[in-house]
Amino acid sequence: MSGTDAARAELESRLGRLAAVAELARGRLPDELVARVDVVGERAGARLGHGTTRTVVALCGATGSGKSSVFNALVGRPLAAVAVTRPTTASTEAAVFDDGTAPLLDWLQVARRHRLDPPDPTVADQFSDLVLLDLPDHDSTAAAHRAEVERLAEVVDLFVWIVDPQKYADAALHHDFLARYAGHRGVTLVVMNQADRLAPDERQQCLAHLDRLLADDGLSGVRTFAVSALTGEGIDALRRELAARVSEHRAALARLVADVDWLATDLAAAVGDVVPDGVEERHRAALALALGRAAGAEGVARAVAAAHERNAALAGGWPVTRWVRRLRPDPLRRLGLRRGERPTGERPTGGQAAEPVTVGRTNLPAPSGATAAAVGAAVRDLVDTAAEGLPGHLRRRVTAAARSREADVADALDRAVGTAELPMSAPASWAALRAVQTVLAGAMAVGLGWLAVLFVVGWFQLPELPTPKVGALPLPTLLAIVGAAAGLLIATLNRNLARRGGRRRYRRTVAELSEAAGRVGDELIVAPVTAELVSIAELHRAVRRLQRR
Ligand SMILES: Nc1nc2c(ncn2[C@@H]2O[C@H](COP(=O)(O)OP(=O)(O)OP(=O)(O)O)[C@@H](O)[C@H]2O)c(=O)[nH]1
Ligand SMILES: [Mg+2]
Repeated sequence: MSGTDAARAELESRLGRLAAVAELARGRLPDELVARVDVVGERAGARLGHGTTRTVVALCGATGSGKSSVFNALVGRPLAAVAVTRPTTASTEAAVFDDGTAPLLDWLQVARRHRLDPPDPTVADQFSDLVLLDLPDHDSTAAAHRAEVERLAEVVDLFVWIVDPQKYADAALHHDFLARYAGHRGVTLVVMNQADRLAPDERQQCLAHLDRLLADDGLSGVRTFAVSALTGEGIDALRRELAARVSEHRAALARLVADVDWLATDLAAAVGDVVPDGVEERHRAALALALGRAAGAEGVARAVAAAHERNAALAGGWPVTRWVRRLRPDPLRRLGLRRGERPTGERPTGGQAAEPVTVGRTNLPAPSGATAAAVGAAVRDLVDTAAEGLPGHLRRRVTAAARSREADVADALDRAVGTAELPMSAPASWAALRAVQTVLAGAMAVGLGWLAVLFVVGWFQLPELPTPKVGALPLPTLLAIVGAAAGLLIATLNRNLARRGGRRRYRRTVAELSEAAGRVGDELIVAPVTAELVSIAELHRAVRRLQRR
């Protein structure tokens, strides 16, 4: 493989990397930069399509600097119009020394073409690969001229800037072109025309000053020539330099490489130095907590605890007062949460204990302004840290990712609470307790009933009934006292146990719902943010790969 082939293969591989950057950059980097990525990629592909053997050389510069005069001098024929009226050249003119340049000139959109013989037999071979363009003035009063120069400056292979002793320091030339194309110094020559107007020592000073200005533009090392289109002085040397450049067959590739390098530098600046490395666990946890609060985890947990205490009282409370409990509403039902119920009339499945609660909208109160704000703050903290150090356009992408599914969060939280497995299992001891309380209440009732009978018998002075005694106490009294006292004692113990069980269930509910809310946060907020951060990190890597030659 020749050096040129290798350089071309390398450029093509970089253009592949550029396409990868374009995909990742879309929507992430500023639109105009992404547009440039597309344009450079397409243009490079098109230029390579025309082969890189030929070199398109543009003579550019201010009006009256002598572009057309130098063009004529180089080709050895008075082709281009030269005049004292300014500006003279209105459309680009091409000189070619070989057939087969038409497709390239078509692509360059240069209509005025001259097919010539080489001006000098010593450069005949090289000039066959030369396409020489005489451009309008870049600083023109005519907008069309300026636009034409801007357009061609993007596509030519080698820049030859023609300056003259009066205007070579012109700010517009240096600022608008030379400095802007500093990355293209490898494909730039600068020609001081009208050297005949300068004395030999002035010429040296002028060239030295020009060199300093070029160095300020970032173009140090660019070759400069002093010529006179009028006298022909220096024209041979310039012609030989062009012939040498053309014969290297490097300029077309070098220009495209410079375009990619320039773009890669701008892309690197746009992506910045910080490579994001994901969402931190502490922010994920803080978000889960805030979402848990917003989902009403504490309210539900309170209801779970209250429901447990209510159910415990219904099972092991004192039967005499238990019925009062039944009159109070079930705290879970009030929130629209009740084990095993389906709003759509579906049959509940599975066992009764710890079965998922109602699927569908709960009656949970909407989160307060403060809880909603806390979620917002948690999301902001998460994004701020994850996107720290990223440039504004990439930070905005991360924020947008965090918000991308914002509208689904409230419903998802409601569903998460509605389907969470709440600790509502009834302890096995409750059935036994209920039986014991029934027996004790029965004993008390029997004792009281018996005592009532004895009382009536006594009241009516009827013959005394035999009453068995246990120790000093009559049996009915003992039954009434023991039944009532044991029932009340068990009810008290039961209430204390139920409170502890309620507290335990409160904690388990908060944990369970926070975890469920955390899963909602993971899916709707953390996952999109992480995906965006991964893409940004990929963009970083793609730009770094593009920067490498
Ligand atoms: N003394 C002197 N005059 C020159 C030289 N080259 C060009 N001129 C004169 O400068 C004027 C402008 O020359 P052009 O070649 O038309 O300049 P241009 O850069 O093509 O100008 P535009 O087409 O308007 O952009 C003409 O009057 C030329 O005769 C030179 O080397 N020495
Ligand atoms: Mg001209």
